[in-house]
Parts: sequence; C-alpha cells; structure tokens
Amino acid sequence: MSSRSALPAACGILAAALGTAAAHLVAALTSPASSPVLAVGSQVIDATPTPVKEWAVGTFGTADKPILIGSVAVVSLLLAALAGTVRPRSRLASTLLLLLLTGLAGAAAVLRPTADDLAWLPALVAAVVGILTLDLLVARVLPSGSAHADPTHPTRRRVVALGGTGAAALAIGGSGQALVARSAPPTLTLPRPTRPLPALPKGVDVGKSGISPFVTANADFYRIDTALLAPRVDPGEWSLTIDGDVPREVTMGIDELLATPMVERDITLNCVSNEVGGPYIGHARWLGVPTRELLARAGLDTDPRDPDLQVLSTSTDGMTISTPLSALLDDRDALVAVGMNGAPLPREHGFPARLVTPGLYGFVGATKWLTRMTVTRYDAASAYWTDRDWATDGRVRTQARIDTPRALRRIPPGRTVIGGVAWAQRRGIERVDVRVDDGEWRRATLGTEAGVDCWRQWFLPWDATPGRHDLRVRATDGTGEVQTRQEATPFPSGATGWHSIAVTVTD
Ligand SMILES: Nc1nc2c(c(=O)[nH]1)N[C@H]1C(S)=C(S)[C@@H](COP(=O)(O)O)O[C@H]1N2
Ligand SMILES: [Mo]
Repeated sequence: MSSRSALPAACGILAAALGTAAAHLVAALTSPASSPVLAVGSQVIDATPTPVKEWAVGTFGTADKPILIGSVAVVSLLLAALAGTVRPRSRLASTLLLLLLTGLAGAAAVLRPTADDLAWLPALVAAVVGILTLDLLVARVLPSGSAHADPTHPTRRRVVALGGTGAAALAIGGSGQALVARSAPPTLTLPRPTRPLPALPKGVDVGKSGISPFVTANADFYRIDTALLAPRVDPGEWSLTIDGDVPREVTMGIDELLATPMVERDITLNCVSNEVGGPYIGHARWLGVPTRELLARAGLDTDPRDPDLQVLSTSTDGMTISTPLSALLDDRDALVAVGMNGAPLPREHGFPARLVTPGLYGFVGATKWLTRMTVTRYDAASAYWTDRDWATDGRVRTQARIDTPRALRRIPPGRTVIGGVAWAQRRGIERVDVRVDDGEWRRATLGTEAGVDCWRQWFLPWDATPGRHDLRVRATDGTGEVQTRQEATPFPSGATGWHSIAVTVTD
C-alpha cells in the first residue's frame, strides 16, 4: 500500500475502532452480548457448517473462539480500511460501507435468540461514532480539498489526531471490557445433600504420576459451548420451567429448586467432539435434583418408554439440546445440578443450574445455564445440534486414553509406567489392555471402580528399551464388549478407534 492510500486507510481503521469501542462500552452497560464483535462472532458460530466447525475445533482446540473473534476483527478492519481508502473520492461510498458494516453487526445482534430490547443500540452507536470520527479525522489528517495532495509529511496535527483516536478507542473499549468483567460473580449457598455419597473408594487414584487425577478440579474441567461470553445469570432472576406435553406446567425459582431434596452423583462427562485420545473429558461429584423427580412434579411419573419422545432443554443463552425422555426418567439419576465438586457451578460450567445425564455426551444431555425443559416429540421440535446433522442418540462410546508417557516424548530407558484413563459410562470398564509395538496385548492394572458412570485409571509397568515405540490401548466395557478398533470421526456420534502414541526411548 502506498503512503498515499495508507493515510485514508488508517483513518478508516481508527474510525471503525473508535466506533466499535464505543459500542462495546454501551453494550457493557445495556446488553453485553450485542457488542458488535461478539454478536457477529456468535452468528458466525451458528452459521458455520458442521464440517468447518469440526475442522476448527480439531485444529485450534479451545483456542477456536479467540481465533474466531480475531478473524471477525480482521475482516471488519479490512472493510474499515476500504471505507477510509475510498473516502477522498466518494464520501457517499465510504459512509455506505460503514453503514453496511455496522448494519450487519446490528442485524447479528437483533437476530440472536437472546436479543433484548436494546440489542440494536450498540450497532447504532458504532455507526454514528464511526461515521463522525471518519469525517473529523479526514478533515484533520488529509490535506483539505484534494485527495491528490501529498499526504506523506506527517504533521504534529496528524499524529495527534490519529494517535489520539487510537488511544481513545483503547481506553473506551478497555473500560467496556472492564465493566463486562466487573461485578463480583453471583453466587449461592448450596444445600446439603439429603442422600450424601460416601467418600470415593480408596484406590480410584492409582498414584502414578502423569495420569489424569480421578476427580477433575473445576478450574481444569474442559469447557465446550457456543457462548462467546459465558452467560452471567443472576440466581434471583433465574427460573426453571417444565412444560410441553406434561399434565401440569411447573416453574420454580432458585430457592424452590434448592429446597428440593438433593442427591450427589459421581459422573464422568465428555464431549462428542473429542478425538480419540483427546482432552474433552472430566469427572466431578455433582449435587442436584434427579430430573425424574422434577418431571414427576409436572405429572410425568412413569416412563412412557417411547423413543420418539424427547426433552428439549433451553439455556438462558438460547441454546437448545435434545435428550431422550427415557434417559431423564429412568434410574440413572440424570440431574439438574447446582453443585460441582462441593462448589456452586462455575459460570463457565452453567451457573446456576445445568443438566448432567450419565451415559450421554454433553451435547445431548448436559445443557448449561438451563432454564426450560420442554417435553415433546423429536419430530415436533429440533435442537441446535440436530439442525446441524449430529446424531440424536448420543450414547458415550467406550474409549481408553494414554496419558503417560506423553506422545512424541523422549524418555530414558528402563522401568517406567504406561497409564491413563478409560471410560464407558453406564456400562463401566472391566479391563484395559496395552500393546507395545507388535507385542502381546498385556492386561493393565485398574484403579478401583467407583461406579459405571465413572472413568477408571489404568497403568502397566513397562521396561522401556532404546528406540522408537508405538504404544496402543483398548478397553473392555462392563458388558464384556471390547472397544472397537474401527476408526470413526467425532461427527456425527462420537469418535471410535484405539488410541496409540509414539515415544522415543533414548539410549
Ligand atoms: N447452553 C449450552 N449448554 C451446553 C453446550 C452449549 O454450547 N451451550 N454445549 C454442550 C456440550 S457439546 C458439552 S460437551 C457440555 C460441556 O460441558 P462443560 O463445558 O461444563 O464441560 O456442555 C453442553 N451444554
Ligand atoms: Mo460436546
């Protein structure tokens, strides 16, 4: 870019930056999710075809969101630069471009499922501030009257105008961000369970370093959701409604939910998008009310055992998830959970209440920021992932993962430990076998069984000899079925295949 066009382009970028920053601040005060970059980002997430999303999660992992926001920002800045570049030739074209840009952001915000009455406001602020700033900058920075005058000598005036605009954008956008992150997070006091669980049996942790701890700390628990900004739900304003094909609709506030007898359950939760050997799994002790008891309050006390019936649950951020009605009525103790490892749910994990359904991947059973459960038929209403062609039968597949040694590591020769975790929720893990290169399958030692819905640690001592080795693992579930070696991608119903890694043993 020649310096001739660099100045107008810089004006465009800075004007858009100031507009966006002002919009972010206004959004922070009125409706945070309507901030232009967030609103556009959320629409892009929802509109992204499943294969592209799979590729993004597979390639960037949980960094996919910052990368998405960055891409939206880059594209917007390019358009803003263009608006600046055409400005000396056509004020109309430049203004129309900025209106297009902010109009898209406004439409994105207004069309969000959770849009509130003020969702349009931040985009309007962005448009007004952006257009006025561009006018002012152009008047100060570009030599008046002619687009062809030589703009290459940066005067003090130019530096002050451009630098000042940039600094203002940073300060205003920064205060908006500080406001969003501000106030003390809402919290609540958890009741004691009426049926507390005993402490975990000894030996669930086998005591070998490098293996994932049996209980995942809340701060280390994987997070998967479509929310660019984890909803901040005020428990005082929260409610849960059970409606649809039920004899009587019920709505309860947080106090009523917390006053309902609570149980504790040890449940391993994992994501259908997890690749073989992937990180999207964790284990927690959950505190909550069995969904069976909540559905009974709505008059559903027997399981119709009709596979066409679902519970369509809705999150405060508009996400919808389909769970087979049977899974919420049978004796597996699916929960509306409020506690996770002795603490209220962290905001990222669904505060104040979420579903947890043993044996089902999170995308069909673990609605966070839960606010509504609608009993209906699969053909009468479809959930977010269903519309994106994911399976509705989200039963967890049997999997084993090698945690130690780490893939592609160099380790010294001699006695070491191969170890990891294996899971097959609802069926349990009966055995795990490990194979080094083309050797025999050898049976690993298992951690104590804590229940069929819990993962199990496993390990096998290994006398490592110099050279490169392939390590492979497979689990057998509680029904005696060996984990299939057939490889399948996460889409549409969960990855299968054996986890294997390569390590180099030094001499
Ligand atoms: N509201 C909402 N709930 C959601 C999701 C979501 O995108 N939005 N994602 C689901 C998916 S795909 C998974 S795997 C689990 C993950 O729960 P976690 O983030 O607490 O580990 O939440 C489920 N609940
Ligand atoms: Mo998931």
